[in-house]
Amino acid sequence: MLPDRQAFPPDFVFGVATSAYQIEGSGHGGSGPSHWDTFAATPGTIADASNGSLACDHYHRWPEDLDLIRNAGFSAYRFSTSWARVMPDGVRVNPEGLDFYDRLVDGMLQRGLAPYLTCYHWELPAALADTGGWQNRDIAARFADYCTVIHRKLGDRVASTATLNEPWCIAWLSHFLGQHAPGLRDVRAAARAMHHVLLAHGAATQALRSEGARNLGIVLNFETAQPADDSDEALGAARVQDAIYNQWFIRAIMGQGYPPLALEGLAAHLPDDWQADMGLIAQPIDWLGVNYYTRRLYAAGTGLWPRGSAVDGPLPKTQMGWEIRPEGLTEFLIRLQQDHVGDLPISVTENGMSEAAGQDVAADPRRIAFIGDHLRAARAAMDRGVNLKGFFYWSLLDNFEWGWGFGPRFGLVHVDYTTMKRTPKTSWHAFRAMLGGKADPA
Ligand code: PNW
Repeated sequence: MLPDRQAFPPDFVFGVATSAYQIEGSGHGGSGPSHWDTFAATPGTIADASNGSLACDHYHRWPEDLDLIRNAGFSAYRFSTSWARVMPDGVRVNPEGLDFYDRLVDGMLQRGLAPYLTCYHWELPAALADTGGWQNRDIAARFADYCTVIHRKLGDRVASTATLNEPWCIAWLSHFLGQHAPGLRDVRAAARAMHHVLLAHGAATQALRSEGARNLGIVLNFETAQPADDSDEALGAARVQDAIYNQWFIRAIMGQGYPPLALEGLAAHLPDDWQADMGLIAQPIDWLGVNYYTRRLYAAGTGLWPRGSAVDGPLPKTQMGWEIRPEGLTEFLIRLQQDHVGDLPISVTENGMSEAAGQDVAADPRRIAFIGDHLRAARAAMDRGVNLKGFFYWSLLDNFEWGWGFGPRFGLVHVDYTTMKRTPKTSWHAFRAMLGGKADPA
């Protein structure tokens, strides 16, 4: 069951989130190749050998998709612009790509949806990947230029702007764990990316401020890291993972410096003079986006730093094997407020669960329970004084789930990838009942 709408303040924002590469179809509209196109074309990278060239064909079907958001009763839509679509070679502007987002934002406003823009949800232009991507310090200036281009086109109409989605995924998952583009397993590459992604955020935030942009923020992902047993080694492993995952980015952004436990392994690989960048990184922000899905358990490991290995946990899991632990959301929101951001407005910018395709594509009672439990967990944090302003479900549609391909289905709306037909699931209807959406599905 979802809670009553009245359990949240009248101005609390309920929305859904998507990202460009996962739904649009990168093969359309003069987009250049991104490093996700080249990564997905490499054998062995994507579970079902798929890619995002067509995805949900949102590039052509966006009016229907915006109708689905409005008709459920949501008041906001978190979307992202693709750098490779807007700047196919990372530098030259593709007017056709900018015009697509211009129409999309107007379409949101026509339907009473507040546009929540994310400038980067992972489509690094392949030309910039070829010159070192996030390992190259130049990326910060290139990214600030790109954000300025987006702002000059859309900034008069968006309600809020996030520079980056999930720096941990951009840097660590992609350069150390090797699971996302560019698929590296290299601590030096990872350390540089961990720093440059923050430098890019700082440079872009400064550039956008000078353009008069308001409501600037960033979206970070948090994942509870706990020891798998009561050994000192497991506890130590969990602490290091917590420092890398849950402290590195927020501490730097809030001017608290990098966490010592992560510096133990990364300091030797950071760019020279990294300390001189910490001021630019710590630009004031207006809000923080929090993505929360799960917890991971760590056991003692034997390899190089950061040793510890992730092991299977005992809690009920989603289709992707992610443990379901709603109280982790309450814990993170309180911890962020107490340790890092104080009264800075926070939004939950992603929370959701994957399921496999079922016989009845529209019946998803487990998802309704998952959402209800996490909304109550968010409400509990507000009762403890957290300045929480909104909640965005991930995701509107079943879509391209990165390295997992099209197997996991996160949507409130089912997508048939042969016909592209959209079918609202019972979770979509549950939101409609909660939020007082009036119209039929589309
Ligand atoms: C987030 N991990 O990604 C992204 O913002 C979405 O694009 C994505 O679809 C969603 O969560 C569901 O996965 C993550 O391995 C991907 O820890 C992987 C991880 C975390 C977040």
